[in-house]
Amino acid sequence: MSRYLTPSALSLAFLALAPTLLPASSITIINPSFQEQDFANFPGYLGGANPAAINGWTAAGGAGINGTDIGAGAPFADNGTIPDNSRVAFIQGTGSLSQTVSGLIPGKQYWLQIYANSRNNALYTMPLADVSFGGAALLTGQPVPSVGGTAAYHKVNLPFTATASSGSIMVTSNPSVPGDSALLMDGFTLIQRDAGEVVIYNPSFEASGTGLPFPGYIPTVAGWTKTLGVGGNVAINTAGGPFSNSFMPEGLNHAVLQNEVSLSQQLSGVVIGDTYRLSLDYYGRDGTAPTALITVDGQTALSGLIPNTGGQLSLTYDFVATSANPTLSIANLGVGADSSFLFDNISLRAIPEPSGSLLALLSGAVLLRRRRTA
Ligand SMILES: [Ca+2]
Ligand SMILES: [Ca+2]
Repeated sequence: MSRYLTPSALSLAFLALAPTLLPASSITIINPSFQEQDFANFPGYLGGANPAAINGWTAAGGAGINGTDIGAGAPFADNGTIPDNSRVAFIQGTGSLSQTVSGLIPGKQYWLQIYANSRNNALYTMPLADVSFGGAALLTGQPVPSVGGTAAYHKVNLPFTATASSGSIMVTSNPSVPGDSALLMDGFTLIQRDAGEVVIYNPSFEASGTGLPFPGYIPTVAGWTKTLGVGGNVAINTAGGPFSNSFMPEGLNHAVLQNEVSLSQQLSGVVIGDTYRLSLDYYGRDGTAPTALITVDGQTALSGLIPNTGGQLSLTYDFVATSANPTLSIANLGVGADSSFLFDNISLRAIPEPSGSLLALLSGAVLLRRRRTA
């Protein structure tokens, strides 16, 4: 009888095949990239001919939206490269933006990720930022210098342990000295990740939000560096999107690499000589199967033609770190006709190796079992 699957084993097997039934790691934030509304009027303040509120967010003080593709323009976002897509939120002077989210598991650790910058500090006052979740301070009085030129915004990863299933994300800005300051922010992400996991920014591609214009092409993806090749495009699709095939994302979104293009990011905090496990979900769009190349720390985790019929796949790749700051790179090599590589839900964690004494205990246990069955 013990050879048959028990009901509990059956349900476990079913759960393993049905990721949508598991609690999502990603917590949905409405309008995390501030792309949902057109602010037609310069300089992007709320009200008047512009929307009276930012979708999903509660604003206090002088808040608004700037962007490279809206009439408001970017008088506040006057330096740096917009981290995700084409628009950012700003808080001028003293003010705050907040949003209450739910679905957290008390006791679990989460990462709150934000991309921040400030209006040109050579002309305007530097802001100080406070960030809290559920009223608990995660960052207090943090000076936010302007990055300048076309530099990347500051990447901020704030780990915390959930104490309730819901809470308010709140960012507050104040001028560091009396004067006119503006804090810029974009690409909010909130995701469950255990202590000891290596920080990956925007690992589930939820920072772009939903409702992107067809087919979801996006100029910049929060946290990732795009390198374009022949015919290359990056898109973010929500489940069932134009590129999605049958791919089921973690959370709402997955990434798409159409033709020759890659997304990469440099990681930090990796211990040379330790073993790590990279994992992600992937698949090909129907039509021409993509040829993918995923490397981490210069080592090849996945290479070759990617299936696009029969269901999505998961990659698990173990490697010994040779760099404290390895690069993770995910590419579609763009071989042949129009092809798209789909992926999501990336994580990187240390794989603990049993200590010598534990190994001895384990081998002793194996010996005992062998003796009993002999
Ligand atoms: Ca944005
Ligand atoms: Ca996702």
